[in-house]
Amino acid sequence: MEISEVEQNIRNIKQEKRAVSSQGGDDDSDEELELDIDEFISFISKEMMDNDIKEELVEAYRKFCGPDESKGGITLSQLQETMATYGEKRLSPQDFEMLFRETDYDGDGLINFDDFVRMMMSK
Ligand SMILES: [Ca+2]
Repeated sequence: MEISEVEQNIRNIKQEKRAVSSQGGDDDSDEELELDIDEFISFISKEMMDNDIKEELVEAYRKFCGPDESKGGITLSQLQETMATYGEKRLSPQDFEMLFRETDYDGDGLINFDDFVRMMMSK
């Protein structure tokens, strides 16, 4: 992670905190990047959660990709194959094509990691 990213995250936390306790009495008007212990803990736990989710997504994506990972994404046939392996038998080839087109957000014929994340997050 870049330093500027960390700074941005800290700023976000401070803003969130300010929004929560915006009675005006809590004069936390300093724009310095100082964290008290509560802010620090909330920052760390957020980071850890994000990383866990990221790792899970990468792992799931790899499973779906199989040998297609080198192609830069999941092809339609690979998606069908993987879903069948996981016991998905209700979807017709047409359904798969529709699902694939919906998921292939940038329309390059592959479900890239970004497309995949979008699909998982929309559920
Ligand atoms: Ca794509």
